[in-house]
Amino acid sequence: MNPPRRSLVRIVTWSTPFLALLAGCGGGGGGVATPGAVAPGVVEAATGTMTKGAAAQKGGNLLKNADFEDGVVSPWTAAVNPPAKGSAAVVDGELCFDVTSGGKNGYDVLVRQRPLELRRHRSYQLRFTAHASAPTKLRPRVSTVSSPSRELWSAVVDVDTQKSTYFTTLKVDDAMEADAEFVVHLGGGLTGTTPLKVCFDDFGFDDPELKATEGAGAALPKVRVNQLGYAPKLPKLAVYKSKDKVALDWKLVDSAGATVTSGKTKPLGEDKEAGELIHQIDFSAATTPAKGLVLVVGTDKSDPFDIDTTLYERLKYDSLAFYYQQRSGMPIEMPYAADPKWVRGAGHPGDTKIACAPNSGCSYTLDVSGGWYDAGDHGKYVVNGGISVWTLLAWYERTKHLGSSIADYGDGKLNIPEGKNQKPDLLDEVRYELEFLMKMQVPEGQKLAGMAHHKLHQLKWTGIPTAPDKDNEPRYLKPPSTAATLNLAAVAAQAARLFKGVDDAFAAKCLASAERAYAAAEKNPKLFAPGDDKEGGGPYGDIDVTDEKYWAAVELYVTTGKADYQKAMTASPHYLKVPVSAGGGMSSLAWQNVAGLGTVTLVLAPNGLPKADIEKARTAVVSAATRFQDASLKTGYRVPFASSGGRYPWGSNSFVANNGVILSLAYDLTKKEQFRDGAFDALNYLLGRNPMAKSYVTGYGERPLQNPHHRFWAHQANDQFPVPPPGILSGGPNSGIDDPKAKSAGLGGCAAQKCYIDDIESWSTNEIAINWNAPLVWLAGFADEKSKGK
Ligand code: 9MR
Repeated sequence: MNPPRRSLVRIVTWSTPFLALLAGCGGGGGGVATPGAVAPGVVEAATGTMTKGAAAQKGGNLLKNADFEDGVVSPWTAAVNPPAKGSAAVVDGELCFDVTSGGKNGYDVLVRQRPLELRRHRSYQLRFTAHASAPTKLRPRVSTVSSPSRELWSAVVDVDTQKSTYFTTLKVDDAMEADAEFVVHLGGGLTGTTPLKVCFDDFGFDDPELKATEGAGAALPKVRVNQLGYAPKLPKLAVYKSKDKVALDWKLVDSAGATVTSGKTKPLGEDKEAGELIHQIDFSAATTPAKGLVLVVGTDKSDPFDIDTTLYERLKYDSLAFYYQQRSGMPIEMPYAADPKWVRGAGHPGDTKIACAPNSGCSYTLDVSGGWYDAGDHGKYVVNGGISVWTLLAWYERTKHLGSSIADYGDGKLNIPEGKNQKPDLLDEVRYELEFLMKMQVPEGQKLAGMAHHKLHQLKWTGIPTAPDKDNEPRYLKPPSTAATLNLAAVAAQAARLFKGVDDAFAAKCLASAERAYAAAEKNPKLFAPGDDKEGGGPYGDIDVTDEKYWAAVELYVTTGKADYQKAMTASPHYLKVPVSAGGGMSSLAWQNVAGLGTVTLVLAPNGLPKADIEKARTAVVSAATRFQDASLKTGYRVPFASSGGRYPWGSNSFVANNGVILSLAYDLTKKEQFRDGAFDALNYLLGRNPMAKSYVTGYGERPLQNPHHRFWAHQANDQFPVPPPGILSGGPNSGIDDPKAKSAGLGGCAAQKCYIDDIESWSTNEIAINWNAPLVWLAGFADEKSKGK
């Protein structure tokens, strides 16, 4: 959504004899032009040199998969291009070329990695090891990627049969970050006597200002755990990435270095979704609470983690605090902001008077202030507000009827301005969105009275960063839709029963709005929001509203007991069903398909249906959970989700989280431990037991989400803006590679669980959203109850 950064960079090497030449090359960029084809036998000139000797990694390595542990996979390219002849493959952990003819140009045989994000005024160490079957030359080179490519630095290196390390220091001496690449040419006039074998290993493009655990190429721990930890009495599984085919010894070590317990790994072979060969480590035998535990296999270690009953105590509140931080129309202030860096002015004060979008069929203005911003953008969308409100209220309703921790959500429990109003804080937070959703309803006297506008946002995307109180782009109401109207009907009806006895006047207001919306949707059953309205806001298009109708009828029936709603509900094809495919993937709960929300409500909320019908709804929840559990057992990482043909959808982490919700509910209904453990497995994956060794939640674990796509928590883009608060879930891996950042980061061809980059610009893999955090609230609350054995 942001214009790509312009690249302008110049590199000098401290040892280069061509320093003067480079410095003299004006034109803003420096460096020498890319040479064209050269005659066979000619070795192109170089601008620098490399030293042969010992060189250890300095700081963080920018090159990914620098030891070819994962093979020659993206972002590496190893190519032998005609007229050169030969092949390249990873042999005994090294990248080896078998060259039978070197071809014409140096670049006819090459190994390359792009992109390299170079930072201004930094010195990097470039290093690699190489050896060959006979003397030959290599030409390492750094150049820009975008056309026309400019060479920034190069050297010519002689290698022979001795395996040696070559290194140099490169300084980026001006300008900005660049879309650079690193390549080694070994064809054409560089190639020695053929047939020739040339092998490489341990490439480094080291940034000394980064820690060894940072940098695109930071080696991930091969032992992957839930970085938060495990509950003392519950199962404990870790995953070890290894090509070994035999069981290996592992041990669990405490912070004093003593072995707590040990055992043998279970080799499982390839996990296709992860794109790697793995072993599992079951260390459930460790049941004593401890901090700073590490799992060790040979020389490999996990990140440190704890065994404790209290691991989710804070996350259950932090995940909810996200909604306060996302509030529009009121200042975000201390003490509720938790830290002064998150304080900001009231966002979009102009939302009190928003006009219909040009040519959208209405001409009034509405006060649609308040509510939560959807995600990293500043749009407010009724359908996504709908599923978010439902999930939070359904968690509340579940906890009221089936849980043991309802008091934890009472008055004064959340750090919000309404903390002392004698009403449960979770309800207070959700009310902030409900009030907004009701404002989206078309007033009486207008043509579409009672319908809800689909969304409001600006006509073009704002840049990053943009603080919501500093955004002056005009915003507009998009036309009403049947889907939005039925969302409003459903959640306002749900709220009406939960606010009854808490705030009867508000409950009555909600119910009146819900019934008015439902009636309006009956009159306008086919007003669909277009799926291509994506400039300045998300489309949230949907052309099947039979599920929304069912869900709304369920909520209205449960709250009122009225026969009309019961009739509509029982006549629906969705009656008592819980889908296992929704929103473009394996799921029961998605903004596009809300039938499951209706059936879950029938299970959670006391209602007048015959026992046999309720039993069917419960069975549907349990069989959906069983499907997710089966899927989980088929994956090495135990993820209660399956890809579609090897692809993960947009927001895949929310699918994992929502499937965890269904599993937790199946446990509540049956008390079968396999379902409880399946719900924990969703959290285990989200909090670090995954092939990215990433905790996808801000502020939690050794390697947490740091750079979500967000217009205010935009520290990565501009250090005047804050880092994100804790407790927020990234959308996570998305095989669509839908944004330029994910594309340029070389994610193409990624294994499903690796289609991810923790970068603010990657809106398709790293956004955060109100509908994605809601199942995290549920799961964290459930895990807190069950970790404590409640
Ligand atoms: O969650 C939405 C996902 O299902 C869609 O595929 C995607 C593209 O339309 O949009 C996602 O929602 C985004 C919305 O359109 C705008 N605000 C940010 C949301 C999260 O990325």
